Amino acid sequence: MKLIGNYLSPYARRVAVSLNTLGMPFVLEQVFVFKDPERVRKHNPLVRVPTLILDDGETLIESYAILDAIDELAGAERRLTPAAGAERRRVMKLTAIGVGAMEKAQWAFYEGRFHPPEKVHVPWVEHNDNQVLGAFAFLDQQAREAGDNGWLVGTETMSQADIGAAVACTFAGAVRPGIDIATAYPYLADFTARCEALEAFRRAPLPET
Ligand SMILES: N[C@@H](CCC(=O)N[C@@H](CS)C(=O)NCC(=O)O)C(=O)O
Repeated sequence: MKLIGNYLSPYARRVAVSLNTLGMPFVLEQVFVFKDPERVRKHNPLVRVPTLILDDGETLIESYAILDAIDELAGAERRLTPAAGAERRRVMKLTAIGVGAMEKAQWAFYEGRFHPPEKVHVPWVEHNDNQVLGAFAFLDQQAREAGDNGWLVGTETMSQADIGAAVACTFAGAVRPGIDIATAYPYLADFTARCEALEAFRRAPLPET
């Protein structure tokens, strides 16, 4: 498999961590969309990462859809989002909160990155940052309840909810440094540190920027 993207993208990173967790080999073709859009466009008309090319050449886009396909390949016993029932709903809800935090941190970051200073709309940045804070407050409470060794929705093994929360926390720490995660959300910060120490995360490190 070939993963097109880079690990500053939390969406690409959650795919990479999931593949690593499931022991599915892949090669990263490191591409930064805004530096090299044509390398992405030939695989994805939206010109977005992540894009995953399967061994038979089929191309998948959109992290939720990619992870759904990976779960199907992994099989019922190993999938990172349960196939059905209350546990699936809990994992999906927490994953949505983690991924929503990624999106909101990304939007706040993009506002400053892609607008000249006089066109940055500060209330919009604050609106997005506040949504990140709301998500992190919720995840912090979940991490507190999970304890030192547990997982966020009480699954026996790490789920997509855990990967999403930890990847979102690390991403926000990189692109929204004004948010003091360690002080404001200590349980989430500890939980993220525990996840980041795992081999599956360490093999998908954030690039130097
Ligand atoms: N919902 C998408 C979001 C993907 C996304 O926004 N990727 C960013 C990189 S972090 C990107 O490609 N941005 C370029 C653009 O949308 O113009 C997913 O989960 O895959």
